[in-house]
Amino acid sequence: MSQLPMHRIVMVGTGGVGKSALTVKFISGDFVQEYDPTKADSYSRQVQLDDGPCLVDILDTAGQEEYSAIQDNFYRGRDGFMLVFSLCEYESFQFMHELRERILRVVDTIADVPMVLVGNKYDLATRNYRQVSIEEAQELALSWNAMYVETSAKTGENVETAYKELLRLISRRKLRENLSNKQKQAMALSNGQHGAGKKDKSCSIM
Ligand SMILES: Nc1nc2c(ncn2[C@@H]2O[C@H](COP(=O)(O)OP(=O)(O)O)[C@@H](O)[C@H]2O)c(=O)[nH]1
Ligand SMILES: [Mg+2]
Repeated sequence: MSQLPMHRIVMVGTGGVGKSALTVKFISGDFVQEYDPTKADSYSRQVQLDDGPCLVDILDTAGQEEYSAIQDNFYRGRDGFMLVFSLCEYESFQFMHELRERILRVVDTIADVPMVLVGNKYDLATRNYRQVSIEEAQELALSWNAMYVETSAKTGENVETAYKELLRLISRRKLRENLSNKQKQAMALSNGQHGAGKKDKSCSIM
């Protein structure tokens, strides 16, 4: 049996926004009321996408992102980024811009980095605790050319959507990369044959 493609995601955002709660909800379906805020861990699950099954590996970061060396290691080698803020905490939203800049500094390409902006705690937002408007968040996501999703790790609303959207972006990007690599190989091959042909010709002239 062929191996499933593996997509590596990292959860980023300030403490308390629900990174762990979203991860655990997506992995196990459970809502964890209290999760060790200092615990960084990785989880994996098989996911069915439109173009077939894949494995997802989710790295849930925890506060250490303050230290740039650790943060660099968290971001490096990851295929996609879930940037999470709380709809009920404006400061966590303000941090998103800086966080994206940090990610772009670390990843080796700035074009097309798969990212989804997630406004979490939607269940609380609907109960008058909202501090970030949907318009403002959508505007930020649009300026990044990224998608914006409002989730609730508590009710499960849009949790699958947020992860699957990010996985789709990653899968499409890998397809494009594979295609362009194949094109490069084909070009190199045809150039090589061309070169060889010329060489033969020049030999025959001599
Ligand atoms: N009501 C509500 N509480 C949430 C939600 N997501 C997380 N929480 C709570 O917010 C607190 C911090 O969540 P946690 O996942 O530990 O945040 P992290 O520091 O970003 O990993 C915990 O008490 C969670 O139970 C949500 O969508 N709705
Ligand atoms: Mg956590």
